[in-house]
Amino acid sequence: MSDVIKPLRVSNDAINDAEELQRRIAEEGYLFFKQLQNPDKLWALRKEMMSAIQEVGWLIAGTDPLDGIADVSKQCTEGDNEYHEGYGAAYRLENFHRSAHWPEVTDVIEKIAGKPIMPHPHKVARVWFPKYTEHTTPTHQDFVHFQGNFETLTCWAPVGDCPQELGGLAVIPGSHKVGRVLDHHFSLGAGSLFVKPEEHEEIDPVWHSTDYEIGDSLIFPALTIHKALPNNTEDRLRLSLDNRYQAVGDTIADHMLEPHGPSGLSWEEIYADWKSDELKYYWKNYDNPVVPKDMSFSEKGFEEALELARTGNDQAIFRLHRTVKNEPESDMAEKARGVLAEIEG
Ligand SMILES: O=C(O)CCC(=O)C(=O)O
Ligand SMILES: [Fe+2]
Repeated sequence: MSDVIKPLRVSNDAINDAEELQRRIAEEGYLFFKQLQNPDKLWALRKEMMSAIQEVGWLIAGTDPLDGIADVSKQCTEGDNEYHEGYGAAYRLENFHRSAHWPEVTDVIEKIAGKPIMPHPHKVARVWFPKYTEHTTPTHQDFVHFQGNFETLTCWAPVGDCPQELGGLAVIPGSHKVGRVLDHHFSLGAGSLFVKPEEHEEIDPVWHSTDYEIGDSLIFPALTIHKALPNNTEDRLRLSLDNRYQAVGDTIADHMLEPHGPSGLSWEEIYADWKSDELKYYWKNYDNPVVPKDMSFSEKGFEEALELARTGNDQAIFRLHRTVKNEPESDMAEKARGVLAEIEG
């Protein structure tokens, strides 16, 4: 496998040609647009989100929030209870939720889907600390996390410029053509699950990414293999959005109607300071079939962590400690305590 990252193909030339967009995404498993989103609106959103994050102390006090200069001693990530504070502060913002409904995004998603679409209520932002690279989002297919149906589209976009060293998203073009959910394994990175593309002959594991500028957006379906690049900067937080869209009438998994868990918030807590009611519980106007979340992917990953911990794997041991600390009452924590007692005596 080559470590060289190749450029993403830019599809702005076809932005008004639904058929060509559909042809390209069917062939390559992604569409990348320069400045699909309005930079001024995104800078304003960055200011709001980063200011909220600064207020909880994750950015150095007195610095310009737009610079995103992290207090590295506050490092934490999804799965840590400490993460609720900064992520929750940004997650409560009305404009953050509204950004997933901006017509510049939904119009192009609708062209790609060829049908009316609904943005998922479960919005996601990533607040990524520097030099925290072993927790980076690993290689995966989104279906294991978001489920519902294979046609669900993710739109990933940085809220700010995101050169490669800040850890933007990378994809393997054509990888969606495997046509199925591949076996995912335990990972310490966000989402806790990773796939090994080199285990599958039909996939040519060539990675494509770019030095993202604000407004740039990457859109891909649920089977495309992708990962985040590590945030190797000295002191900058990476802030990005990954929102999901489905055709109206398609199946949705029940957790996608709930807030993103790492925010630690309920809808009522999120809505507390909103000025408008328009987007509150908007999905109740749609009649999409709802299915329960399939827990088998995460359960399998956790069982692997238990096994690996028994063999002395440091990342798996770290994961078990994280579970015991953050979800002490869960069944997983019960199992984790058992294995930790075996190995640590
Ligand atoms: O931004 C990240 O770290 C992960 C994003 C991702 O996996 C996605 O957008 O589906
Ligand atoms: Fe993903």
